[in-house]
Order: sequence, then C-alpha cells, then structure tokens
Amino acid sequence: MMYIKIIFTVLLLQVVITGHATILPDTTGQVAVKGLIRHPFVCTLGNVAAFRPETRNNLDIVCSSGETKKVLRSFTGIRLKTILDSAGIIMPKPKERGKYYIAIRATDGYTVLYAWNDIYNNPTGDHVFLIYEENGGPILEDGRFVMICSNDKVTGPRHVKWVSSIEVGKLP
Ligand SMILES: Nc1nc2c(c(=O)[nH]1)N[C@H]1C(S)=C(S)[C@@H](COP(=O)(O)O)O[C@H]1N2
Ligand SMILES: [Mo]
Repeated sequence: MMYIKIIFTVLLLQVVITGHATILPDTTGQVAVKGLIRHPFVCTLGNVAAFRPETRNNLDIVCSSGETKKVLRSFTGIRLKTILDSAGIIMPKPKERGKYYIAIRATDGYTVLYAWNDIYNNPTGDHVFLIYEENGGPILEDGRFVMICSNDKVTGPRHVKWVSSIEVGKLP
C-alpha cells in the first residue's frame, strides 16, 4: 500500500512540476464497462469467473504485414457478448440498432470498434473474447486483459493489448 502511495505521489509531482503524465502499462487488470448500458461495472481477474469463461486452442496473431507475431497454443477468456448482456445495452429504439457500436480501448490509446450487428447478428459474435490467460497461465507482458477476434483472417489488428475499457456508443 505504501509502495502504491509513493508511486502515486511521484507521478502526481511529475504532472505538477513538468506538466506531463507518464503512460504506464496497465498492470492493474481493470476493464471498465461503460457507455449506453444499464449496469456499468469493472471486469477484474476476481470476477471473470462469473462470465462463463471458455478455453480454446491454437490461434496465430498475424500482423497486416503477414508476419506471425505470436502463437497461442491456448487461450481462456469471456465473450464480449456475455459482458454486454450482463451490462444491459440501453436501446429504446430497436430500429437504431445499426447505429450502435462497441469501442475497445487500451491504455496506449489503441482502439478497435465492433458494430452491434457484428456481435449479435453474425458468427463473429461467437469469436470475440476478452482473454486473461494464454498458454495456460496469466497474461503478463500485454497487460492483464487482451481482446481478440479469433475468426479474423488477419488477427493482429483486432488483437487489443492492455485493454482498459469497453464502451457502448451510438452514432448520431
Ligand atoms: N494496445 C495495443 N494493442 C495492439 C497494438 C498496439 O500498438 N497497442 N498493436 C497491434 C498490432 S499492429 C499487432 S500485429 C498485434 C501484435 O501482437 P503482439 O505484439 O502481441 O505480437 O497487436 C495489436 N495490438
Ligand atoms: Mo500489426
């Protein structure tokens, strides 16, 4: 606790003195679920078990350059759809479903969008996972939570490391 207080004080002093904040890699393992939902909450390693975790095998993370960046022999996570179902999307006019999106943001600003229709009306919805274990152990270097879309042809771009929030929004 003391250690956290010291780090916090040092960072605060840095902002006050230099006017710049350091972007720290997320090691807190907190994913805020927010936006147009009835029950905003925070996903942590402590409550993921309530979201029906699934384990799957063999996924290559391939960059748009064609290079294979990582090979996952197995991964464990929870479906984005399950998270959204428990958050309860607020959609008073179903005809506006096509305007709804889900923004997945990381601590470094990296962002990926899903259309509501892709998650609920397309097989893609069964392949988007917030994962917290790779190859049988916790994720360490890429933050605590990573989002993947395992049926993407090129899996790198929608592989979001250091996930910090999941936000439901709607176009005007
Ligand atoms: N937060 C975050 N996630 C990211 C990126 C990034 O810059 N920031 N780069 C993406 C790109 S371009 C690729 S190819 C993959 C690479 O995954 P790896 O670094 O785990 O090999 O992560 C993706 N996820
Ligand atoms: Mo990439």
